[in-house]
Amino acid sequence: DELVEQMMDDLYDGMKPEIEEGVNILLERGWTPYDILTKALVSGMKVVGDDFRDGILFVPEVLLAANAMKGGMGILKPLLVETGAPRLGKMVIGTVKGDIHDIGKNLVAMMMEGAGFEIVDLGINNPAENYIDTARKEGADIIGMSALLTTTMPYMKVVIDTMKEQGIRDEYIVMVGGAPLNEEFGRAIGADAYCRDAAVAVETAKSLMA
Ligand code: B1M
Repeated sequence: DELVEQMMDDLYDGMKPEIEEGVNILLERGWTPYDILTKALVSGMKVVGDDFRDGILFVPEVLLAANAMKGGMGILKPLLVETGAPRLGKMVIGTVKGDIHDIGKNLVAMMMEGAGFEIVDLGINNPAENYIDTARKEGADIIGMSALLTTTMPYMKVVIDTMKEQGIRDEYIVMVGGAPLNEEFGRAIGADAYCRDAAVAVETAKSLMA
């Protein structure tokens, strides 16, 4: 699709108004919000990530791309979350301490909300007590953690270990995700589930709540 190609270029160039326009056009063409998210925005961000890794793009450019992506997500959010579905459970979600990446987390939050979960979003850079205190206060069922850096993902274990110390590990379902994680890491740190992407997070949460 030519427009999708164009949008991937626009995302790369950090052109927020163009991304917003592209999202609206795809919606008019009958694309589902989920397809727009995954096929245009997430795949566009993958190209950005590859060139960032390879030293072709730098932080300022990537920030612009992220900002453009958020513009597109802002349009899709109300469409993804508008649901008359009964509440399936409550999840506290945030990016772990030392880590400021939030696009993936926001996407998971949006999709979970759209599927009928109540979401409490802690934002970025969260120490263990943010997850634990908020989960307690909110009576959450699930704690969700996101990390995008190999240097911050070990902090997920700190959170789980803190829960164990407080004797509350088993009161919550703990789900983790983020690009550098995998199944094995999730198991090793004692999470209930590693989620590859937002759709898997929704399916996993549903099955663990059942
Ligand atoms: Co950063 N960054 N970044 N960055 N950045 C990565 C992660 C990196 C892989 C790029 C690269 O080198 N290829 C690399 C990490 C390398 C490593 O750890 N080994 C990296 C680096 C190095 C850095 C800095 C250190 C750069 C620097 O300053 N020198 C710095 C760190 C800052 C910090 O956090 N302390 C940094 C900064 C930034 C920006 C601020 C410029 C920007 C973030 C903007 C923002 O988020 N608001 C940024 C971005 C955008 C990226 C890349 C390009 C894209 C990330 C993204 O948004 N992807 C990224 C490259 C990459 O990932 N390939 C990169 C799209 C998003 C939809 O995917 O987040 O994976 P993702 O989420 C998915 C799944 O992972 C899963 O579902 C989501 C949706 O399907 N998921 C979950 C995620 N969280 C979940 C939680 C769950 C369940 C599923 O809970 C239940």
